[in-house]
Amino acid sequence: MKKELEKTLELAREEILEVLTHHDLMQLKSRFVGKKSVLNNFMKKISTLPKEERPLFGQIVNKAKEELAEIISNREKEIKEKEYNRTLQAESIDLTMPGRKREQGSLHPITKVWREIEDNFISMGFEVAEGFDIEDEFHNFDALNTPHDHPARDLSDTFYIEDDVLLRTQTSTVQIRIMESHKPPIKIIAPGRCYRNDNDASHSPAFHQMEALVIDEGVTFADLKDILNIFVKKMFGDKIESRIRPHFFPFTEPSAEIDIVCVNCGGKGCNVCKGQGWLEMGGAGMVDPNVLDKLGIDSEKYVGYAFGLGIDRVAMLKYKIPDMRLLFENDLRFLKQFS
Ligand code: 2NM
Repeated sequence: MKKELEKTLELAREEILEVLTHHDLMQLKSRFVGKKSVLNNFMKKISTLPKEERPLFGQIVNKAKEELAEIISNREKEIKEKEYNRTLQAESIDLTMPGRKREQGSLHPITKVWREIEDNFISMGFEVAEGFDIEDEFHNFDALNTPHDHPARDLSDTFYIEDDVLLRTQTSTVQIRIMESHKPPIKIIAPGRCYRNDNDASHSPAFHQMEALVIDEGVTFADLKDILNIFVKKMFGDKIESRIRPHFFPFTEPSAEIDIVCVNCGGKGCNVCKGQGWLEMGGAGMVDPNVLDKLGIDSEKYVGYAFGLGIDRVAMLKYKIPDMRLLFENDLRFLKQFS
């Protein structure tokens, strides 16, 4: 039996040295020194020995147990240290490694122009108003005097979400809401995103517009022309004049289209202005008294003018961008030119 014990000890020592993980070591531990272990079986077999040999054998088994317990505990320390070092290595950070370069972002040309337009009008005493991208037919069409059979209401021009819920086609919806809730004098601009079912080199289905509205006693068409001219010079430089041409809008009377001297050729005629010397910039007019009355503003007492221009179009003119789609593709090679 002593020999058997020696053999078992030998086997245990070998296996303990070979074991690599903490988990396997714990299994070995219960196999050799735990309650139901091989060494305990030796203890149980003591009764089969002659009486005088029992104490000595008991001591030997106990010593063997102690020895195994000790080498297991040493091996456990070793394995734990190895596992700890492995984790340290795997999670180590090389502080001498150069950092990843972060590119500096820049404002989108539309944002730049948007802010510049805003600043120019704020400097002339306008306040900035905001509304909702999702609107109803009343604020987008009815209140603006747009007849029920007007082509602009057509599904092919306006994005309808459901009956009477649509994406605004212009920011006049904001002026309507301001007129509903404020008494004159009113002097606001409403910049914002608008939506129309249009998509080509000069039209994007989501575009940016800025509309202005001034309502007070004694406002005239001359005031409108004046403000437009001042704005255009602030935006494009002193040499750029504006002019207006008769036009029609359902919500203004009289109505006009605004042109500016071609910013590319200065009026001589080039490919940008198609030889005309002038570029179209937006529309304007005196707010139709019908619109004012519908919103509870006394059209006998108050007069108003309004105009609208495309922010994207101003950005294209200012930065000589030939195709509107470039503004919305977010190609970094394009955007980096504005940083
Ligand atoms: C334009 C052209 C002409 C306009 C009219 C109004 C309102 F709400 F007062 F009736 N807001 N904006 C207007 C007038 C807009 O954009 C081309």
